[in-house]
Amino acid sequence: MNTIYKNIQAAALNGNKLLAVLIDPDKMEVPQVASFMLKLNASIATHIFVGGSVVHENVTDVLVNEIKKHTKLPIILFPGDTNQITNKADGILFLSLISGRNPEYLISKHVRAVSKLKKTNLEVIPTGYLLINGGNKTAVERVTETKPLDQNNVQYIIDTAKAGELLGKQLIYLEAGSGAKKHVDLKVINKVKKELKVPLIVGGGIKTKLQLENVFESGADLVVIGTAFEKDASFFDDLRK
Ligand code: 1GP
Repeated sequence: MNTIYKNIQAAALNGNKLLAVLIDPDKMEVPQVASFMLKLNASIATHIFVGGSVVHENVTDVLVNEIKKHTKLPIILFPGDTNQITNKADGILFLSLISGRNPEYLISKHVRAVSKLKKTNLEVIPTGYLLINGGNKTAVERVTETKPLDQNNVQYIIDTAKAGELLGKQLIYLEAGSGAKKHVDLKVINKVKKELKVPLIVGGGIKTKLQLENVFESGADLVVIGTAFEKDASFFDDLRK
């Protein structure tokens, strides 16, 4: 029970860095999965996240089913909405957008998700999700209608992350948004990490191996990359095992 979380926690304690590849069901078709997974499996990736801001009904289910045929890595849902819940995955980040003040993304969708989750065996991981300004308006900001936190407002970001932890979130996720111009500032990552006892996830706008290394070095336990692989799967070659 709770194997996914326990493994993330153990890796964080031991300083073993984790990389999640984000697959957006809206941007990947089933026939593309096999070749993408071949590259992914040869890379240092440790987790697969599946989700997007806007995904049509049942698309996630079909895609996860296909991904599962090609990997032994844990598949974790990173859903923008309740229609992305599928029992074919292994776990789900139960995200509460604690940087925003939109009740839909703080609690309402979660209440609606319960009846669906009860019918699955998914490992549910409570996650405090913070949207940080990455220099451009990303889909998360548009869809959730919440304002990202200013990268210069470091203390406020730290306090928001800590409040999430004190509320019982098992993971804190600093998100610059998919396709962000700038990833979360290294200084912000470093300071947030120092305050937390739970593992720290960082994603959004990380496009190169050097950026990935810097983000790890600054304190991220698990990094999420989507767009860079979507645009050019040869990025996996830079990240071979
Ligand atoms: C978005 O953090 C993820 O939710 C990944 O972002 O697509 O910019 O890599 P990118």
